[in-house]
Amino acid sequence: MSEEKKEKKKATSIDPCAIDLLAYAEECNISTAFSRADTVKPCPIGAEGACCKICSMGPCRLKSKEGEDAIKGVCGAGLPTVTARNFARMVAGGTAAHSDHARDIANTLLAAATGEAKDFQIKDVKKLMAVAKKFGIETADKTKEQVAKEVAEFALKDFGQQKGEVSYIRTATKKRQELWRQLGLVPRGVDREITELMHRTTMGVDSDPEDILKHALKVSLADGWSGSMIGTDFSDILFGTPKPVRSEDTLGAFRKEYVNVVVHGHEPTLSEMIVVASEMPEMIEYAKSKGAAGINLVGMCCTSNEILVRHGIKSAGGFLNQELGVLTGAVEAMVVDVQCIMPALSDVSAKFHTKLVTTSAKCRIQGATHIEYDEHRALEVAKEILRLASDNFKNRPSETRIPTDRKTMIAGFSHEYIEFMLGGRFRKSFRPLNDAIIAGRIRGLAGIVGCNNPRVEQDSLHNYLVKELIANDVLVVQTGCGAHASGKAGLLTPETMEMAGPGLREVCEAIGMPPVLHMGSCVDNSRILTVLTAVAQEGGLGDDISDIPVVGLAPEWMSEKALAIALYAVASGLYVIFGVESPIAASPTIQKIMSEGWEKMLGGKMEFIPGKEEMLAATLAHIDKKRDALKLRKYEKGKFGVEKVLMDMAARRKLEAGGAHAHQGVGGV
Ligand code: MSK
Repeated sequence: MSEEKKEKKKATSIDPCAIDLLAYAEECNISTAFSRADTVKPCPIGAEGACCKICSMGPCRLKSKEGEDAIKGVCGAGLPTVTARNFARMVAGGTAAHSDHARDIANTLLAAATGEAKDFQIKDVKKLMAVAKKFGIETADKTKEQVAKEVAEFALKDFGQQKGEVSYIRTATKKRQELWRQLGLVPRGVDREITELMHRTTMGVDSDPEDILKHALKVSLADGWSGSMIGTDFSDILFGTPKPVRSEDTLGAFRKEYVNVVVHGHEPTLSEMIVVASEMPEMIEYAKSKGAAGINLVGMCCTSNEILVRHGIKSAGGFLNQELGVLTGAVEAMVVDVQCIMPALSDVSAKFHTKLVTTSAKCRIQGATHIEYDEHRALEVAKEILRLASDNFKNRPSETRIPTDRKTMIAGFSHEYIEFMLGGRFRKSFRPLNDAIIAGRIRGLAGIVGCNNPRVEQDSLHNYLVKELIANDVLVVQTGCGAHASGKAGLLTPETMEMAGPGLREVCEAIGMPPVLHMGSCVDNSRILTVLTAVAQEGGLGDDISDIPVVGLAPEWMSEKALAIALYAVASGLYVIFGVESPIAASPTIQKIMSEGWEKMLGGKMEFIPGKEEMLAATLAHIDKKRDALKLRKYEKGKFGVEKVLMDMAARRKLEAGGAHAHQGVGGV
C-alpha cells in the first residue's frame, strides 16, 4: 500500500497493527466496522435521543429548530420525556447484560459447590470467606463447598427478589447508603428494577423525565452494587483473585507455527476451561499431529481481560480488533461467548479459513459453527473446540499477515492486590494512597474505561487522556477496552512512570507500580467502586466517594453497558465524562438534570464532552475542586508535602463531629 494511502488510513486508528490490516482490508475490498462507519451515517434524530419509537403512532421525530418545547409526539410526549426514556432503556440493556453474566457465574459457583460442575473448583477460599462475611453468612465448622453453596444461593436471590435490598448495598459507605435510602434508590432486585424500567418507559406510563431518570439510576445501582460485584467476586472465588501478571497486548499476539485460537466476548467460564485444555499434553500433541508446533491461545475484548488478569494469556486487543484478528489469516478458530461480538465476524471469517464458533445458548450467529457450552461437561466442550481448531490448521493459507509489533504489559491489579501493594503483607491498607493524595504527590484519581468506537480514531482519546493525566500526577486505573488501548501502546508497564509527573512518579518508584493500573474486564469496574469505598473509609479524604478527587471517563464508548456503568458511578458520587456522541444531545433539560441536578442530589454528575482537551480540562478542574473542598494543599507540579491548612469554624466543627479529616497532614508516601 502506498504511503499516501497509509497516511489516509491513520485517521481510523493510532494502532500500527490496525492501520496495516485495514489497508489490507481496503485492498481486498473487505468491509470492516471502520469502513462501515464511513458508509453508514448515524441517524441524526436517533443519535441525539429525539426519536420515539415505542408505539406505532410514530416513530415521532421530535427535533425542532425552535427548541425542545416546540414539538410533541402524537401522544403529547415532549422531547425531554422521549430522550429520558431512550436513555433509560439503554441503561436497562446494559444492566441486563452485566447482570445476566453475573447470574451465570453464580449458577456455576452453585454447581461447583454441589459437585454438578466437576471441572470447576473453588480456587480462592479466602475470598469466598470474605464474601460470606459481607453477606452475613456463618462460616464456622462448614466446608468450603457448604459456604460456597450458601453464598451462591444468597446472591442468586438478588436477581428475582421483590422486596428488600440487593446484597452488596450494605458494603457502600454509611453516608451513601443513607442517601440512597432517603432518595428511594436502593434496588430491590435486579430483574425487578429492569422490568419496572421497561414498564415505566412503555407507551403511556411515566412521562416525568426526572422520575424516569431516577429509576434509571436505581437500575444502574442494581448493576454496580449487585450484578457486577457478583460477577467479579464469584469469578475470583472460582478462578482466583488477580495479581499482577506480565503479558502482551497487540494483534502481533498470533504465532505463525501454532494453531491460533481466539476467545472473545465476556464470560470467563468456558475460556477458563479452554486455558486448561490448551495446556494439556494430549491437546498439544493433537495440534502437533496436525502439523502445528502447538496451541497459541489469544484473548480479545473482555474475555481476554478475564484470562489475562488471572493467567497472563496474551491479548490481541479490544472490541475493534475482532475483524482485524481474522484479517491476519492466521486464526484457526474465533470462539465467542456473549456481548460485543460483531455479527460481521461471520462474513469476514467466511473469506478466510477461520472457523467462527458460537458457544452460548444466548448467542447464535448465522454461518457460525455452534458448540454449546455446558458447565456439566465444560472441559470436554473446551477440548472439542481445540480439536476443531487444530483440524483447521491444514486449511491455513501460506500467506499470513501477523503484525510484528508486540507490546509488553502488566495487568491484574485487583482491589485486594492494590491494598496489599500499598500497605504490605502485614498491614494491607489504602492509607499510603490517601496520604499521597493529601500531600499532593498524587493530584487525584481517574478511571479511564469503556469501549472503542469506529466513529473516532481508535485508541486516540484513551491514549491522549492517559498520558496527559499521568503527566499531571493523576493515578489512572483502567478496565475493558480502555485497558487494551493502553496495553497496545505500551502504557501498562512500570517504565511508563517516566511519563508521569514528579509526584506520581515518586509514589510509583516507592511502591514499584505502574502509573496506569489494569484492573480487569468491564464487569470489574465494580473493583473501582470497592477501591473508592475503601479510600473514603480510610479517612482524610472526606467520608464518601463524592468527596474524593476522582473522575470516571469513557472517551470512546459505544455500548449500552458503558451507560449502565456511568450511571452507577454517578449514583455512587462520581463525576463521569463520556466522549464521542451524546445520546441526550437533543434535550438541554435532560443535560441539566444529569449534570447540575444530579450533582445536587448525589454529588456525582454525567456529561458528554466531545473534545479531548475539554475532557482533560474538565477532569483536572473537578479534581482540583474536590481538593479545594477537602482543604488539601493546592496542587502544584513538583511541589508536595504536608502543609498546614487554616481551617474556618465550619470545617473545624465538621472535623470534630465526623473525624472526616482526621488524617489530614499525616505524612506518608
Ligand atoms: S468489551 S462493553 S467494547 S469495554 Fe467489555 Fe470493550 Fe465496551 Fe465491550
